[in-house]
Amino acid sequence: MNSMATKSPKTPNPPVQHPVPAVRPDNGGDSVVLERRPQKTKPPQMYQVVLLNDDYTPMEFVVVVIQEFFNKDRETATQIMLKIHLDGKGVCGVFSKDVAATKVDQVTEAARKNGHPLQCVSEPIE
Ligand code: TYC
Repeated sequence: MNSMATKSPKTPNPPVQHPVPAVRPDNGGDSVVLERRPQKTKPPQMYQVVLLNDDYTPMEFVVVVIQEFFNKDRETATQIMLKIHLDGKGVCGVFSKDVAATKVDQVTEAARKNGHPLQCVSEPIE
């Protein structure tokens, strides 16, 4: 027997929500009304990318990283950097899982290249 033909995929696609034709009792059966079904698919899990404070990475480097990788203007980047410096950590942006992982890799590579111990992590939100 061909097992490939009968095997179901590991993660089946969610059922497609087609509008359902419904015949209303009061319309004489002459017209078709499309009723909307409630959307059942959940929005994707999002991730916040967080920078951690340390005693060695220069403030200016952190500001430039936040500007370059998180598209913040200089003033916003400075505020985020100071928040991290004072609180120990700070959110630089919220992204899909893949984009968040890429941001973490890019920031970490830039930090190591420049000899800084800056730590960048991503965390699921909500
Ligand atoms: N604490 C660092 C200093 O005083 C600055 C710094 C800010 C480092 C934010 C890392 O994520 C960081 N030079």
